[in-house]
Amino acid sequence: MNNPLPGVPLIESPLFPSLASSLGLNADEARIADDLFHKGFAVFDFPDPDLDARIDRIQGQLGPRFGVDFADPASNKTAGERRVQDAWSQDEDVRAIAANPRVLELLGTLYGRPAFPFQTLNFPVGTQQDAHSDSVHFSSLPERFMCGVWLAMEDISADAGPLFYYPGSHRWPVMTNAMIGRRGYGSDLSSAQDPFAPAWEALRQAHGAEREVFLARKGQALIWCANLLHGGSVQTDPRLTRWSQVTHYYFEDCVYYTPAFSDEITGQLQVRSIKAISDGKARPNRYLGEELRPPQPVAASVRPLSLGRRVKRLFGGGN
Ligand SMILES: O=C(O)CCC(=O)C(=O)O
Ligand SMILES: [Fe+2]
Repeated sequence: MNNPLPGVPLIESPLFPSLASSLGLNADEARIADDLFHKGFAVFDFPDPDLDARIDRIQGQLGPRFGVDFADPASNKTAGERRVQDAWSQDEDVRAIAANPRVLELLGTLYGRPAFPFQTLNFPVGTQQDAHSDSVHFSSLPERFMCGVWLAMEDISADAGPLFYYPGSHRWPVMTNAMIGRRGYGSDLSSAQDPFAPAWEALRQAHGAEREVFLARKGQALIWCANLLHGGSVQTDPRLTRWSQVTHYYFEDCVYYTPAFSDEITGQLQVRSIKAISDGKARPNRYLGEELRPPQPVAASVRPLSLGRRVKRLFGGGN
């Protein structure tokens, strides 16, 4: 394929419509690609013949960690922990869902670079997270080489705090600290999303964007693009569960970093140490195939002049 924009994920590239025919997608994959390109998300049936058995085992394994009586239909399921991060490291079924080979293959084809999972989140109830894009938490350079796959581990009703999103919001600007006039490197935040919330709200209003809710069937999954605005609706019935798993994916040959705590303009990046769940191996930060080295001290002979010496040189400093 002749793609003059290899640093843009294929599925997010303005050239995607002209490149799509060379990807050899079947009808269902072409529909997923079309949805991702236009709406920023796509729903599909999770391709795993053992999924029901995995879900049973995951609920049995993780359930006791939330400190809630799941057997009692009247109990408040939201009273305990609402999530467990990276259960894949102890739970083979969580790992197998994250590393599903057919999902990895599809993502690799759609993005134009091999995909790998790097984080899992398992939720027994709704997250009630405000609208956000995951890009402020984990982004890449070049940007947008990240996506989430959200899997319904039971039928999810409107009262159980379903996932929501704003179709088309993936095309809005990717938020950085520079964009909102804030310094991020070395800053402290209780939530990385907080400083960006007013800008997202303003964009929603400016676009007249309508929230869409995903009332998923058990076994349905949804891919969201890196910049799609999404969140968890309020769980109006605390007796319900909303078992789900999110896996976050990166793609090879990128720098992986946290924009909320970075200032791209000054080159101060909070880079991430990433390990792929699929093979347990580290994925060093790379650019054009080369590993990123920490900045080297500049040799004295080529060190740029300080501002004071430059001023003296321009205007004559007397020495
Ligand atoms: O499941 C949800 O309600 C949202 C989860 C989410 O935003 C995430 O994992 O990135
Ligand atoms: Fe998210």
